[in-house]
Amino acid sequence: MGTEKSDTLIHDVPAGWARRAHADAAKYSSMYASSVSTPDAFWAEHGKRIDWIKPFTKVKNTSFAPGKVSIKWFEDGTTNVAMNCIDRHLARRAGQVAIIWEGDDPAESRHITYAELHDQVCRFANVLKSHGVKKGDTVTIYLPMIPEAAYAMLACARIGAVHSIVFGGFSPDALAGRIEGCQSKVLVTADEGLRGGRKVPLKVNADDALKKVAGIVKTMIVVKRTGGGIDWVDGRDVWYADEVAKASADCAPVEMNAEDPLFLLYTSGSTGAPKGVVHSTGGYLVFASMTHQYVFDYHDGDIYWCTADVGWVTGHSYIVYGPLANGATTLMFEGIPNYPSTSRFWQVVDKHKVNIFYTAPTAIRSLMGAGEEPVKQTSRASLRLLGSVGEPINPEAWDWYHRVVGDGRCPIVDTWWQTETGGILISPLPGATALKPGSATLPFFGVMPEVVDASGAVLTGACEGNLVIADSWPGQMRTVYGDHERFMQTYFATYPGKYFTGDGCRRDADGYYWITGRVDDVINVSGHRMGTAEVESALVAHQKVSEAAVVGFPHDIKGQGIYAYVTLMSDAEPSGELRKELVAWVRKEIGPIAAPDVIQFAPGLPKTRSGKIMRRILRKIAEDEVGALGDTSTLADPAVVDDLIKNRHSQK
Ligand code: 6R9
Repeated sequence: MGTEKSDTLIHDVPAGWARRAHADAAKYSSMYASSVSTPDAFWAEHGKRIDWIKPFTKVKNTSFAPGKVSIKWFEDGTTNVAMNCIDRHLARRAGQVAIIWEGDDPAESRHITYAELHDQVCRFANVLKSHGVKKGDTVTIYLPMIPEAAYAMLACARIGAVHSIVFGGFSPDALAGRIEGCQSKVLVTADEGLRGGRKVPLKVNADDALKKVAGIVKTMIVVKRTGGGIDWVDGRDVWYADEVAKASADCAPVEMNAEDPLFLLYTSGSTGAPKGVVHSTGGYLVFASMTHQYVFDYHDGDIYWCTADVGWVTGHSYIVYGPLANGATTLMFEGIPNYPSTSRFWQVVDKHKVNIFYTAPTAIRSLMGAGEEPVKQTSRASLRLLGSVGEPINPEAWDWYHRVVGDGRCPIVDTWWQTETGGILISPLPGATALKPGSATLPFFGVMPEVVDASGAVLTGACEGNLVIADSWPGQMRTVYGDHERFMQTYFATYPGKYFTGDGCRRDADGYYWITGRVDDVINVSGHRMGTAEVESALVAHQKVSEAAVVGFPHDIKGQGIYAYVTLMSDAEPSGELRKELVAWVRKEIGPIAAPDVIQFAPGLPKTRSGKIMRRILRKIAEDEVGALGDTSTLADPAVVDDLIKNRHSQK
């Protein structure tokens, strides 16, 4: 992206927008200034946007100090998230639609009012209680995009149980690891999921997972989605519908401390097994709901659609918790963008008169490939705002999204955030922020981004370096489940006293932030975040593999693809068959999203004399940038690199 060109491509705030928006430029500036100069006063005021059972008297009590990281917001307040997302709306909105569910099959959709949501959530909360779930217990949820996923989340929140959602695309092994990690007694799943007309064998996977971690899960609650044939373990498995039918619709929300955990969500890092990111009750909900209101300029009556899966943090904060805390109508979509045709997203927009649409660049890029016609067949007149999340959006995709999908009328909010941040940290506010395609623009209230160099020195003005956040915000993760030391090591040790995001970034002369992508060994494939180490350990678990190194490479649609260098055991022969076998193996070990795009058999990997794999070189080869390998003087055996270059799988 040409720096100068992009920097000057400004889309001014549309005139009609500023009038009605929650913030204009002046209001953003003054609110932002007070949010960072007097955070206690600012958040004392905005903390009141949710209902408290016992109001807080303390606001911010946080420290990023090395070895003593501690994050508490509203710490003496008590509340309940389900009460905030449902009960408090009932007086005004009992008959308003809370969730529009659009099935994989365009003939299937449902409208769930706040009154129905209340009924369903209370019943399922009682079901969980009847199976022994108590405040503080974890419940693992492995569901497709069906309303029961939201019911289960909110039912946990209602009784103070901590949910851990595992994305339905993950394998039995991945599910087993996450169940073991948090010791859930109850697993909520479905017979099968349905995506793009294809069935996803969730119950089969869940059965497999439980064989690997025997004895932990006592009850498997199964939603009947497709009615497909499944095995049944008497005494362990129960049907969701049977249980709910027996349960009372009366269930008082449990009083929770602001700092009690609401959920954990496993996410990939640069090393080791995925971490359980722990989010809080009070601060998280304040932040999720406030960002949802301001970033999407949400107004009463808007129909809002986020296309994420509830298995990812975007689904947690911006399908369920943020929108429902704001009394919104949130659309939940079971299917995929190109089924039955590449017009599907826009048909759904027209069918439900969606005003605010939030998706990922990878979806935009893949739809771009099908041309303008499938978009232009639809009206999209209801759309007012478009959002993007998950990875950098290249200016070309931005332009297509703006010009073709939004007919040039709808501002785009490019929202930068992470599983760890709980909610959006850097984003335009529509009506307040002039847009630059490809830039996430400016920090949200209370967020203090800094750009640092490798030594940690804070850079000023226009600059490029690593992105850190200098102080806490209410939605920040509180710890790694069961491992506070790892939390401190992962996020606060690289630049002591600051939260390290793992992202590189540039700041331009207007103070706009441009996220350049991960600077660690995390890759982002179609917006799904993955540690290269996880894919490597799956590969080396195969009996014919002796060593593996995995890097990302630029991919037109997915953003990044997965390139694996594999060294075989001495008695194994490279072959096309084995390559296929290894791809299938990784799919099975982790899930389809982790399947390598390229496997290159490598007799050796480039290492330093101390035995460290030089990933920088592997990345260059995968990118086909073999003329620019940089310093190779520390290589133990330079001949290895020549072989890798000669046998590379060029992506160009
Ligand atoms: C919400 C979510 C986090 C990583 C993050 C960054 C990338 C997310 C982005 C973006 C550029 C954006 N990322 N949004 N990069 N512009 N608007 O995606 O969470 O799955 O934890 O991924 O995604 O690299 O560090 P998560």
